Amino acid sequence: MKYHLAIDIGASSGRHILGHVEKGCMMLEEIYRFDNIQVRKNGHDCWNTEQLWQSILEGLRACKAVNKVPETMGIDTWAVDFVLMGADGRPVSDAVAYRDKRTKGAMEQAERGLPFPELYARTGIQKQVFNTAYQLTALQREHPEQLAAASRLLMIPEYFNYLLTGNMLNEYTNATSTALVNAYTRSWDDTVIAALGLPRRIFGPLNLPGARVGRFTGEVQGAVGFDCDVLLPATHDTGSAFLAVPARDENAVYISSGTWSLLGVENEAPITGEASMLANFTNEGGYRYRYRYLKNIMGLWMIQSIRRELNGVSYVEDSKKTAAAQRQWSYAELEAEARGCADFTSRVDVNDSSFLAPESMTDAVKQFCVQTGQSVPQTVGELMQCVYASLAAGYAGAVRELSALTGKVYTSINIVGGGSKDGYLNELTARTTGLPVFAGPTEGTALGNLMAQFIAAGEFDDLEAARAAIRQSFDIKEVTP
Ligand code: LRH
Repeated sequence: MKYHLAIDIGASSGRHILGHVEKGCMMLEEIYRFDNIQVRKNGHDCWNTEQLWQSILEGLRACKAVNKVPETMGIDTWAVDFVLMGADGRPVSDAVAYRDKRTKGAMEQAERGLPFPELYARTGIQKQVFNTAYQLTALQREHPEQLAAASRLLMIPEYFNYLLTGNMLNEYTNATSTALVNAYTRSWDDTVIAALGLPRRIFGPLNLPGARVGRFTGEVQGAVGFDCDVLLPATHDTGSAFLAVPARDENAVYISSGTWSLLGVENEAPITGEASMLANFTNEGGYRYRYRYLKNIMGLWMIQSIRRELNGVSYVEDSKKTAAAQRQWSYAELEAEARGCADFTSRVDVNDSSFLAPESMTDAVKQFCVQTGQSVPQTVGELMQCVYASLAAGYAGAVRELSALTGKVYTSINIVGGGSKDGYLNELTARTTGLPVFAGPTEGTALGNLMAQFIAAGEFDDLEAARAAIRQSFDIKEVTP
């Protein structure tokens, strides 16, 4: 049996998923799962890269322990975040997390170098305060010495690939999330980079998914007990997730549902006109140069945050500690509470910036209701109902915008990712959009990562063949409006 391994790391947890192909069906097996908890470092919320690296190694050892050593492996993570590397191959920056507040004022600063309409016309990337372009602008203000000392910029998956193999490779799909890649030439945009005053030398050649990074270093082989080919999947998790959507036809809207809900379609060409810019739709680079035309919607982050607050835990270690909670809420219990308050009518705009990284999500939701003259949720059920229904309303609004921007009528919604397990959200989505929802596969991102490896290994001839196999391999639930 030939195994391939996806290491899929999201903002709150990571997993090692082994995959193989048997009689044309794709089979997945979760080998290892770990938490992703940020740390406070040098005044910023940072990814704990050391802890993540140890978890990556631990999961590799777990493959060896069950005697299922993969022939190839690939890593995908959330986008936009990076580590700057010095000429000696060591990091010269922390891996600051994208919700950290360092980017305050960075958009305005970047705007002085390059007005947003020009940036959008060139890159097609939405305006989000956490885009790499703005993080680098913020870094330049706070730590110009780090940029001066940097010889390369590695996105998070590329940093781990470097630790695994000793090779530094930049990958195209994740690079587009920096807002520094030209949507038409599909390579780094020198004009944008110069206008923002960034050093061109830190951006290496762009490699496509399927490319080989290298084999494990001797040290890694010693630590995990085997050697393996490291490949590039679409290293941006959303790029991998969209690969794994079992769409029936060209009229399906995709949602990759996790910490974020990424709602959109795949296009052959970028859309960078004014209407698209004003609606803040993005054109992220996809597998085989397709464009993911989508909108970021706040997503399960809101539900995860409220649950953490109720349970008295934080997503950043050793900070913002709340008092020990009376009880621990499960997602299923929160969903049941929401269902019990189905007639609660207050709604929030889930894309309001107050929900990006609030001290308390619960307070932010209540505050929004106060400011908009709506009844303020008093119970857990009312709070959850408000968030659930607001998310579904956000989806419906985005589908309407998408239709207007592409001139197409959409007839179904495919949801992949962990959030596709949320039955109540699926029901509300079907009801609010009036469209049938097809939910699954839940491991969409890891599957997309594996599909790039399966194709590179010749298990499937091409993407069409791999996609055709998804529906016969996984259970897809249909929810009618
Ligand atoms: C989802 C995701 C999304 C980005 C955000 C930073 O995990 O990669 O596509 O916009 O994280």
